[in-house]
Amino acid sequence: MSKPTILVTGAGGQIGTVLTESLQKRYGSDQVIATDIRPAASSNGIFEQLDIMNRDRLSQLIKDYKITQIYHLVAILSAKGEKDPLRTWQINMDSLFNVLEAARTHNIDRIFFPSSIAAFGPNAPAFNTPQFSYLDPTTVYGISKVAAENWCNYYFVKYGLDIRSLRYPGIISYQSKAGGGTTDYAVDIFRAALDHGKFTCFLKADSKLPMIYMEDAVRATMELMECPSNQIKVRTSYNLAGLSFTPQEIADEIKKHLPDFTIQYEPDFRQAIADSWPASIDDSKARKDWGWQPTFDLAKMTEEMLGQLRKKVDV
Ligand code: AKB
Repeated sequence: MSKPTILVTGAGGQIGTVLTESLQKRYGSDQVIATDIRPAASSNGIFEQLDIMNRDRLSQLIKDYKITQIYHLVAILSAKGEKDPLRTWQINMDSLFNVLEAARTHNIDRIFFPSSIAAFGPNAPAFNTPQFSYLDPTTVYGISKVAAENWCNYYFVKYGLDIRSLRYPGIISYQSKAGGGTTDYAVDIFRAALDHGKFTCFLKADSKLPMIYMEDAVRATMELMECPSNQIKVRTSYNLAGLSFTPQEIADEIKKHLPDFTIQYEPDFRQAIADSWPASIDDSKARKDWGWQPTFDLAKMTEEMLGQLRKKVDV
């Protein structure tokens, strides 16, 4: 395959910030068009301001830059989504339809769409949740992901659009902040530990959730997108696992580096969301079909997060 020309939506978000940089490194800065509703935070590479709800502007950018691939990352996440369910549904679904229709009419080669462990609900097995499981999410974010997964499959079957998707666990990163999610505590805890030596967690001590370190999440995304089409057997979305831990377990791991660190628990409305999600994920299908293999466990991730955040503070 020749070098793709890529448009990324939501490039200023938690995943977008890091994925865009990795795509620039892999394919060249002039091959990646970062877009976001907000102006660019950094001036690296090509940036275009884009409200993804504006179909005409999206089409124009695809034409202007001769785009061949789209990574559509815009979404309102689980916790924020509950504050305004109808707006969340509208943004998450309409933005997807804008991308799917633009991709269909402009013959885009490949699309990436991020789904989430939020697609699962209370009736899916909580441990090692299988690829093909009951999908009865309790959040509007999760409902939009299930619907979106099915629409992606529909466009693949009906129009032959090559769409690929991953059900991301909570993503842990030092480069970019998380925002609006239920797994965000696992990002915020590191900065709080370094800055204040203490952290108040909005989930209970024993709330186990699937997570993944950003480096693994980005690599999974790029490996999936580079995989020959005939190897992709799941056109809704692949289960993806990194590691699973509780707030207590991550706090204990941080204490190995910062012995005076303390954590207290004040569960809020996000506890009910976490309780409806899996504790761990079976990603054997991703491993079998395109060779997925995570590399970060809790100890390695914690060491890396603290080391990288310390460097950021020191700069
Ligand atoms: C969230 O917490 O909403 C997200 C997700 C798991 O999709 N991080």
